[in-house]
Amino acid sequence: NEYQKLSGQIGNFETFASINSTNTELMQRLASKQVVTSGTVVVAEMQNAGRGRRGRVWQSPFGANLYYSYYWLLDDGLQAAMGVSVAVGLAVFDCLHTLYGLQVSLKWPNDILVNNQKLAGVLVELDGQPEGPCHLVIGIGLNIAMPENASEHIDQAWIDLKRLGMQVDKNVLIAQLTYCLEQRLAQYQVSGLSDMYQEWNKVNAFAEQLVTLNTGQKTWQGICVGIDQQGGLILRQDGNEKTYYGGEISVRKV
Ligand code: BT5
Repeated sequence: NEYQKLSGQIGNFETFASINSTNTELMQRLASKQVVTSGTVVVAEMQNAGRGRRGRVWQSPFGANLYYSYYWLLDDGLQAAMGVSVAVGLAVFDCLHTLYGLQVSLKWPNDILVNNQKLAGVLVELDGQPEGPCHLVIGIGLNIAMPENASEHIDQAWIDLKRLGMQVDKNVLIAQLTYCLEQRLAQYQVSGLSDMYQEWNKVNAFAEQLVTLNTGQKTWQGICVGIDQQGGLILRQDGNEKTYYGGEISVRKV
């Protein structure tokens, strides 16, 4: 048992030249009840079926980017997993700041932006019951050097590290990202977002801007105030603050 814990901390890296999706790979192992050690990392040079949220496609050309998934076993159940996207966003922030001195901003719930261009996206998927242990697959797609024609397939502004002038060593990037992720997840396990939400609010891409929020059924407009301790989005509407929860909500600048 002690060894099991230790190997989770050391981590377990698996690399693939090509894969359907690093998230799907781990989710399938969990669905088929295979033993997966907490801290397992799957990275690939390309994905044939890279996924965003709500069935959206994550463009995943060969060799150009980082396609990364981290498996984390959380004891406290699904409730505690609600704000994980926020913690992961901060981990990506930490990593890029440490390695490249880059100051990214974060768009709720899961985008990493530079000058409103998407540099990275986060997809957190859950497998578990409301009670009991929760299996989390944390997927991070980070653009390093996209091909010239990438815009033909991406319907929003994007950027990559090379175009931002960074020299990237993928080994170092993967190691640093894993380190930052484990730091933030450990913090999350101890104190949830109670310290992190204020940090997040300092790098909120849409702070004090008018945004549209789309819950699937309904759209709302309001001034983006920030997030609360549960990771919900606070909008100011007609002078009143209202908080919105749920991972399937998208935000756009008006
Ligand atoms: C996300 O979804 O931003 C989550 C992306 C997570 C990708 C990682 S890669 C490793 C792991 N394995 C997977 O299969 N997925 C995870 P969402 O918020 O739904 O954003 C999707 C939208 O981002 C698309 O509709 C496009 O507008 C845009 N997009 C697609 N590919 C992009 C890219 N490479 N760079 C920037 N934007 C992109």
